[in-house]
Amino acid sequence: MTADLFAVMLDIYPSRLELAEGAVLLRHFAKDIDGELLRALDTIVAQAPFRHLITPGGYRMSVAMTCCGRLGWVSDRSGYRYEIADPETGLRWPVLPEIFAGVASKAAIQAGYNHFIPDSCLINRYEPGAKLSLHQDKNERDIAAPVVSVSLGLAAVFLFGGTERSDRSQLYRLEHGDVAVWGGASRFNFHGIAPVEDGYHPLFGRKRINLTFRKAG
Ligand code: MD6
Ligand code: FE
Repeated sequence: MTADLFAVMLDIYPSRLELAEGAVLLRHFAKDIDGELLRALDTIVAQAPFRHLITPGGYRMSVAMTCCGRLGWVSDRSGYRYEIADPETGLRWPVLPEIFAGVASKAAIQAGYNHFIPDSCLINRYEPGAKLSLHQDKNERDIAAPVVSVSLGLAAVFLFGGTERSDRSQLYRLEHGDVAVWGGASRFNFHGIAPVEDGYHPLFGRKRINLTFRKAG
């Protein structure tokens, strides 16, 4: 961790890091547009508030979620799936803002995936202590498309494993503005977020926000 800390202080992280075959981390890729992303997020949350979903096993997730786009990801006692309408309000999910779609498509191109047009964005909100257990993203219909993930606010430790749950995970620190893109051979790799440490971010406060863009339908 000491070397990691020095790398942060000296700002000598490579700006493009290959995590695995098909998986790329673009450091600080979305930092310049953070204010616009936050404004768009506030509009979405006013229509579709954050909520703590229940897992099929009956647990309340520590991460609060909402969605935008044509399809939104939901979980309840009957399972995980994509839905056209927000079960909380009965309304269609908010429109996926252009600033969101633009950064996702541009990041995908940087990572070697051309023509990525997301139809769904899952928005995760982590307060200190919140975590996301090791999982695979496999509810999407178009598995040729990558998933693009934008991290904002507090930093977090990202666990990136292999295609088996028992595969050893590599740890990466995701900071404000970092964008991860993965698909191809890594599309179904297990991954998760370690409990977020307390802190304060000038724009996002005591929160980490993660936007994950998919082609779900
Ligand atoms: C997060 N991200 O960073 C959780 N899934 O808060 C994910 O679960 C994720 O970052 C698929 C692809 C990229 C991701
Ligand atoms: Fe995921």
